[in-house]
Amino acid sequence: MNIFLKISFSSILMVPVLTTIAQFPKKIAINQVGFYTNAPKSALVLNAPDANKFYVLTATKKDTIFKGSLEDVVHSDFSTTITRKANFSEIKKPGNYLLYVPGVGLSAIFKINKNIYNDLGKASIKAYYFQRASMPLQKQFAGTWARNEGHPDSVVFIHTSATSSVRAANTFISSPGGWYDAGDYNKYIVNSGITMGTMLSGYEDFETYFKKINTNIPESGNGVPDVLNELLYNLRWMFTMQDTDGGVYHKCTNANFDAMIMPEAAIAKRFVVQKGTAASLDFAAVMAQASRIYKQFPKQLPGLADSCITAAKLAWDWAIKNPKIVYEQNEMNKHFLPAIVTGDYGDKIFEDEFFWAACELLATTKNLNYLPVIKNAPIATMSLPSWANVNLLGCYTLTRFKKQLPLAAANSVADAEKTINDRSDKLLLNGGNKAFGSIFGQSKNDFVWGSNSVAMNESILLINNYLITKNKKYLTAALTNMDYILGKNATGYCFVTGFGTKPAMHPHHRPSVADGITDPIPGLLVGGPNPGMQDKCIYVNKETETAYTDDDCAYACNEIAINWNAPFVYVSNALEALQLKLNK
Ligand code: 9MR
Ligand code: 9MR
Repeated sequence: MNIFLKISFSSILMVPVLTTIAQFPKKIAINQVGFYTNAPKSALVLNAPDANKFYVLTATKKDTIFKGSLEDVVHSDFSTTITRKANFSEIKKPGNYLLYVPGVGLSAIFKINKNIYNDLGKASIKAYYFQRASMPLQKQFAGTWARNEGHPDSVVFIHTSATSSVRAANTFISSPGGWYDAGDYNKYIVNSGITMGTMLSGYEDFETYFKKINTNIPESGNGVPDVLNELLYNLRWMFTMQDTDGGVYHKCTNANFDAMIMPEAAIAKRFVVQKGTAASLDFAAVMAQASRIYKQFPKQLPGLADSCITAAKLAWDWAIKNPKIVYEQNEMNKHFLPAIVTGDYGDKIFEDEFFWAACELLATTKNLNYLPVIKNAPIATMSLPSWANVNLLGCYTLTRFKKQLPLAAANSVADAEKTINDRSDKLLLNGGNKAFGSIFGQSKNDFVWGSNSVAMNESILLINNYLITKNKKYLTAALTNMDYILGKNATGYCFVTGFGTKPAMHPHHRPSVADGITDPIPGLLVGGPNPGMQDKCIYVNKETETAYTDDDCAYACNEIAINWNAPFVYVSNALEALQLKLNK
């Protein structure tokens, strides 16, 4: 009754308020997975300006253990949502709880405990097993989601754009293995680049932690940490994408996207297409980094580290000779057949790929030949990573190895460290997004295709800065974006499949759509709010931060992708590794 009085009263004075209340229901937005015992803890009451008090109850609803007042109303900058914060950081006792807000209702049940992201971190890695091409997923590893092999990729044709004197058009190579890129079944080198680099860096930053993680995959127990086993599955595929001259094909792909069918049913002809500078340099960076990491396992993986560095150098040399080969799909389709219309990943700027590859090659080989590219790079203006911008990956590596790098690199290392410091401080400068309390969402530009990966890449930056400065405020800031993706956002969804009380259930992910199983494959981070809505699906909410629909049609906000899961792997596991610091 009260609500209706309020609506009719407001509608006389101020029509927009009516729209707000009608469109956005009152609800409690909260991290649906949980909180570390000593970390900050809060929820948001959305669109309920008149609510006042909140109560934290045990999950059984038997006991009220905390009572507080909501903080002042904040109007969001990026939608008509209004929020009031319920701060319950004082609760430190492990347990299962929920929030009650009179006039609004109950929140999702959440946990307070140590190891709160343990299952999440493991699932984020396991998600890659479910993306594997060219092998069946067996029940003992895949459970409900066991499936047959898809895409053997033992016969992959050389596209007319990719011929050489050694490999003629319509001859074929074998390019098995690797992970499907996303909701589609193609395999793209550029996107594998940032994905592999991000996770290999996670391993280098938190080696002791990752060595203990078992994800129950076929290789588990072989003496190599599971995250490296998983990465090796894609690395072995990457090797096959290098031509005899060192250049690397842009992708292994169908000509057209498949229908929403299971992998085994997707049997369209496969091609490797045009070699390019971005693909070759991303490949070089990954192979160089992989070389120094897999070198630690000579018994289990004899010769692998050498093969990696050899491949890396060949790809680098090719790029030096071919420094401006852009992958422009539309242009290519004017000259070569069949037309290829799958994902583009067409980057035109290569300074960042040169920089990143040079950093990885320098860190692995200590060879000063790679230094000039690093010294000439505009380190001070480098910005947050995305598939098209891999600059900071180089900075992270320079700072990670600052003690081991040749002295001649010292200035560049100092510059890289300063950039990481400055970029992090800039994120903290205005206190983040006022209405949602997250570092993510301070700028409208954050809400791009794959916006959730922007949030996770910000957290990686902040964690790197924590590793440099040991100042805990950066870790706490990194946590705010986990709260965001796990439910404390304007949509109220937990953006990770299989986690939380209101997770994404209908990702644009062919196996999840086609397998006839209600639950999507778990551990996948969906793209997130994207007002671009390029998929033209039906969006009930279209504002910047609410432009999300849990519909498998909606690939612009609800697809999953290896380059979005990778920073999520990094962050969820890094926080687990560092939780003792948070709890101090
Ligand atoms: O499924 C495709 C997805 O992986 C891509 O991100 C997206 C944009 O390139 O395209 C999807 O495929 C759609 C195609 O572009 C248009 N026809 C419908 C396809 C999805 O059902
Ligand atoms: O992540 C990519 C995004 O930045 C682009 O705007 C978008 C359209 O080109 O493509 C996204 O990448 C898709 C790729 O092209 C095909 N596989 C699915 C990827 C995620 O949607």
